[in-house]
Amino acid sequence: MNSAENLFPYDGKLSGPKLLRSTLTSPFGRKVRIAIEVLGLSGRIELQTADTRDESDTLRLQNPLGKIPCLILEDGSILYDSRVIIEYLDRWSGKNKLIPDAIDERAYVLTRATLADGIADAALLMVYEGRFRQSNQISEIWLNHQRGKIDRALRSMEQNLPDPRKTDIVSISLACALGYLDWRKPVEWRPQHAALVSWLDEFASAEPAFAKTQRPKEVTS
Ligand SMILES: N[C@@H](CCC(=O)N[C@@H](CS)C(=O)NCC(=O)O)C(=O)O
Repeated sequence: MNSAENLFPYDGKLSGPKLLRSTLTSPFGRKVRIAIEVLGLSGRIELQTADTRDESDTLRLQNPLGKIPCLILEDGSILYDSRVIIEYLDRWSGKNKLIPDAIDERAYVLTRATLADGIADAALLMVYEGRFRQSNQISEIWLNHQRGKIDRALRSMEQNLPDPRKTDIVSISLACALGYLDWRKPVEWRPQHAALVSWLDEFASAEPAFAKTQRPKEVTS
């Protein structure tokens, strides 16, 4: 298979979900794994781990961006990114409970979910700074730039917290971003954000899929 081959021959129809390419550590993959649990699809979608750094992994053919998560459908077509996958699964399952339909509510909810995703994006860039650069190349300016995004986004979330008892695209995205901060610790967020700490505890008590999708201790990358 060469990389120019069209792996997404779209003919106006998509079939059901089959395979999720992700890792057990990706915060964006975790969003989708929570959605799969919540939508009752865990028996039908297999997880196939992907290595984003491995040039020979078929991931780069499935998603030219080489990013996870990536959802393979029964007909071989492929969806990304996490938001697109969650929206598709929400509709496909007939549950329609993770993203609202009404135009205003939908725009608001997706904007808040984008803000939560931005926390994970910035945290990931900080982790990559250490992973892809030699130690003498690491830029404190760049790390501070990302810290600023995380800090402002956490404060904005805290001023307008989603309902921790409602699992939707916002609470899933926020919980996964905070879970990632707890693991990788690009910033120490807990001391400054007591309300978010309580929010995460409440969400974790209300939504069992959060604990179920926790990275197993032995998995470190
Ligand atoms: N906007 C994407 C972000 C996905 C993303 O950044 N995934 C990371 C892993 S957590 C990745 O694949 N990184 C590999 C790379 O950027 O090369 C989504 O929501 O799915």
